[in-house]
Amino acid sequence: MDGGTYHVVDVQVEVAPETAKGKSWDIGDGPAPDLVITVRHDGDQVARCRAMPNQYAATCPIGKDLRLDESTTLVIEVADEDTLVNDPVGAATLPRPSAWGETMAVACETTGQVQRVTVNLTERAAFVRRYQWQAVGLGIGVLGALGTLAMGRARLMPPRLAPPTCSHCRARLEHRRVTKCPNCGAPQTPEGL
Ligand SMILES: [Ca+2]
Ligand SMILES: [Ca+2]
Repeated sequence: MDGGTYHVVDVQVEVAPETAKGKSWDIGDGPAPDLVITVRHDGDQVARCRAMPNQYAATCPIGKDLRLDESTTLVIEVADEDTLVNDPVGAATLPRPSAWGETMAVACETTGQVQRVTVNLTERAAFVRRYQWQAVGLGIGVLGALGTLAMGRARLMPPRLAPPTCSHCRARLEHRRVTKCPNCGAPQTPEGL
């Protein structure tokens, strides 16, 4: 893949069942870790997720457009949240785009007790295209609704009356209350009388 702006959907994390010392993450009822995931783009925090307690795997939603190229770094830090000081679990780094292959679910290089991290991406262009079409569809829907309203309105308006004409010579009359045609002199029956 080429470097560029990508829509980062989420990050999936899996950690080892035990600490590096071969012990459970916590003592007592919940030996599994209570994962906290921090995602940093060039050092800036872009997401921080607290997973369900006592899980070895978690998904952290990101939903952001990020520049990912040969000179940027996306690092995922994983810790087990404890009462006083968190246990660091390890970290993962998104490889450079040239190493991604064709997949949009990119496996990261991991350290410590972090076993697997996948960053799910969509190409921003594809993402924008998809939502553009939804926006166009919405636009068409709105226009359609406005059109229906306009037609309904037209139906409610009273029909336009034809201009009055002489009953004998068909000459146009000034108004509907004329009693005598100014053209042929034929008597008219004024309307409304
Ligand atoms: Ca712990
Ligand atoms: Ca725990």
